[in-house]
Amino acid sequence: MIYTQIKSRNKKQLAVLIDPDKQTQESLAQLVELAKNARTDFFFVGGSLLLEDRFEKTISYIKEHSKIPIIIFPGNSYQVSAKADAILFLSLISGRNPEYLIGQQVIAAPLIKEAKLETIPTGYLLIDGGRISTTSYITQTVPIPNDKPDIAVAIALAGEMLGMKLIYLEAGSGALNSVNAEMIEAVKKNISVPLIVGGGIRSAEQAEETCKAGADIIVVGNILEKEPDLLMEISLAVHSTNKVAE
Ligand code: 1GP
Repeated sequence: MIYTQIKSRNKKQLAVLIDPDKQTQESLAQLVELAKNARTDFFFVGGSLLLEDRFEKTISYIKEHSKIPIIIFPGNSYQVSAKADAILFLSLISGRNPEYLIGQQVIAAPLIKEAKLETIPTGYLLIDGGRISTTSYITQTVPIPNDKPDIAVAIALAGEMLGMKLIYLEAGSGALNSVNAEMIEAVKKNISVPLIVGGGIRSAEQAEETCKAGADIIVVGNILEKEPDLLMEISLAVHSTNKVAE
């Protein structure tokens, strides 16, 4: 069970986000190799748009070439594949758009059941990352201002009380500013489920700060499309925070 793995490790873990639309066959092959060498904990696969039919092929490729668990991070209800190991069943609880709170989930639920996928209910909170993110635009929701940790705490608490098993603080892919330490600390202090943080993390220092502030899983995507070699440094930074804690 992937969720047991997330919870029981009780260690900082690194997820590499793969947006199938943004990868060529060569860049995907390179990233999978790098991820294996860097002892990446999870692959997240998904994207807001997915214009091309690469979703299934990308998951199959990763599955054939690595043992790293594949977790679907869906941009919409059609991003479901039986070949993945689990799916983040996201509800955009920072927004007030019913389509992304429950609408897409209703469409996806029968597909997920059919695929017999492990489903991890996840409260998804969009935080202002310094520019309008694709997620904000597509979902037509307003992100939480990054200087309002209290709002993020209240929403995360409500998510946990509704039964969500993970909380995800998202600054948006390619965000100018990643989620700040104050907000991560405040949310972490108030919830008991694992905390995922992503969006705009593009250096080992930022990854380390994010971990130290309280993130349990760090997600990195965009920067690896441009500088894949950074993965090793980022992974070392994430996993070294475990040694300090041990
Ligand atoms: C976006 O949290 C992820 O959904 C990762 O963001 O692509 O900016 O690393 P980046």
